[in-house]
Amino acid sequence: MDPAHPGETLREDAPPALAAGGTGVCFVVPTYNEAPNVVPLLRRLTGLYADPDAAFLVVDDESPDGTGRLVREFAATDGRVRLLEGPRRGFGQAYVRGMTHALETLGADAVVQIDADFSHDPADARRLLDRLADGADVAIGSRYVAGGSLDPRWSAGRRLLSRWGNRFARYIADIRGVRDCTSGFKAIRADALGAARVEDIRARGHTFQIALLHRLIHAGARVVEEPIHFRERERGRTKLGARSILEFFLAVWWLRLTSHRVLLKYGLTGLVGVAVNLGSFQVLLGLGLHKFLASPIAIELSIVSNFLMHNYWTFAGRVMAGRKRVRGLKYNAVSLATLALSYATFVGLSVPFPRASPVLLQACAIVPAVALNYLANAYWTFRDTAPK
Ligand SMILES: Nc1nc2c(ncn2[C@@H]2O[C@H](COP(=O)(O)OP(=O)(O)OP(=O)(O)O)[C@@H](O)[C@H]2O)c(=O)[nH]1
Ligand SMILES: [Mg+2]
Repeated sequence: MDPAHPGETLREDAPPALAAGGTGVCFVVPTYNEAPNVVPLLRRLTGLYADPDAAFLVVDDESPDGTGRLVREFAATDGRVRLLEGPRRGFGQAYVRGMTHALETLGADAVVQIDADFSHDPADARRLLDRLADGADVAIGSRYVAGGSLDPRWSAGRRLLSRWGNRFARYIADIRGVRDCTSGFKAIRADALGAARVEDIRARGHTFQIALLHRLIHAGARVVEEPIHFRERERGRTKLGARSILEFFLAVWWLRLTSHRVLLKYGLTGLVGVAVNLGSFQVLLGLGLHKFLASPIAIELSIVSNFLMHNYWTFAGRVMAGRKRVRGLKYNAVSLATLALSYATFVGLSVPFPRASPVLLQACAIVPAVALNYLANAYWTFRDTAPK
């Protein structure tokens, strides 16, 4: 535990430290109609980070106010400044283009994302880079940790949106431990960014920050937060619109769903199992078998189909300790318990409801078995033993 930053841990197997001071750092600045801000920002950034290896990449979406032209003129005075231009597809996609360019074309060691409107103080980037040098993969400029603050000029509505948007994203998208998950001011180590596959992010608006953080964390990045003061923009107009807000609240749910892929696959495997169980039960009854004999055979058939799907699909990506034979034995034990529970439920229901449809009772008997089966298999038989 880092005593200066309670709640954050840095693992001992930290990668080699990044040189402090910004060597190989690429600042990525998305702009749309930032003509009043872009030159003062570039002047400040290039002045603060004098290292010849640093790069300053402006990603402009063909701003009608001439932002691109101003950047080109400035780039003529400092070769470290670059401009990427393209049609408008939102700042999320501007970041995707900019970060991919920083990694693949410029070969940056680290990327700093920063807004063009001086909401983020360029001088604070130094502290973020220092945290990378200390071994973090991601350092977030955070408004919501001790010492961080918001401009008092922010309206009550904007504060509420930011605070609750953050809480919502943290819990629903399962970004545990991060206080400011919508911050657009971060330093990120290039290898962590590569592992997160930033190029696959589809978000256009503020969801980009959540999607990126989600991917970084799931790829194993060490994330720390550094307090910042967030200033209201002085010049130019906001681009935060209703579309971006709506995208944000919908996309967070999508992240939740896809991050629980195992549960999703388990559910689909279960549905196939139910079809095998009830289908074979009906066939066996049709062949003239007694229901008390047809029931366990149908359950067994579904257990076999579930095992095959779990082994080759649901849990195929897991790193599992121990031998396959032991896993097979465990699976059999779980299956036996599942079969016993399911059959007991079927018989238990058949006694008080002798006239009920046997297929309906067989279906009811699946319910408690599914819960037992999932818990036992996910946390015992196919337990993931890869280091977290
Ligand atoms: N390339 C590109 N940049 C954009 C686009 N929309 C916003 N930006 C830039 O992304 C950064 C953040 O956008 P802002 O409009 O400041 O959003 P915000 O910080 O949530 O809102 P305000 O500070 O109130 O304006 C700024 O540098 C913008 O110029 C876009 O569609 N394309
Ligand atoms: Mg802004």
